[in-house]
Amino acid sequence: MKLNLIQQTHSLIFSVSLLFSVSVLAHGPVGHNNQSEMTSAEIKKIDAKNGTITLKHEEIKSLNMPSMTMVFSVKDKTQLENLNKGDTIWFLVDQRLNIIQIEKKQ
Ligand SMILES: [Cu+2]
Repeated sequence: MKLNLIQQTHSLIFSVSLLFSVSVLAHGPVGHNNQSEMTSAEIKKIDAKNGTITLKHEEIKSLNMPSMTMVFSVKDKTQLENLNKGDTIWFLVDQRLNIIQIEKKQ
């Protein structure tokens, strides 16, 4: 009877920890398409040919990166269409510093 209780407790702890790791995985860096994760920036330079953009960006919380001016690659060059130097934008970047989404501020 006592042993049975210990076994039950163990399997309960196992289930809870399993549940916890699944939820950690679900909130990992993959699929970061959340508006609240977007970072504000000003466009300093656009290189449409090479698919890069120089941004003066605010802190990027998902990457633990402070504000700075730096060059990013864009995942898809068509993202650079209709953008100009001096525009202010919201952008989303993946863990390898590729920009996956850009939205012009109104
Ligand atoms: Cu940076």
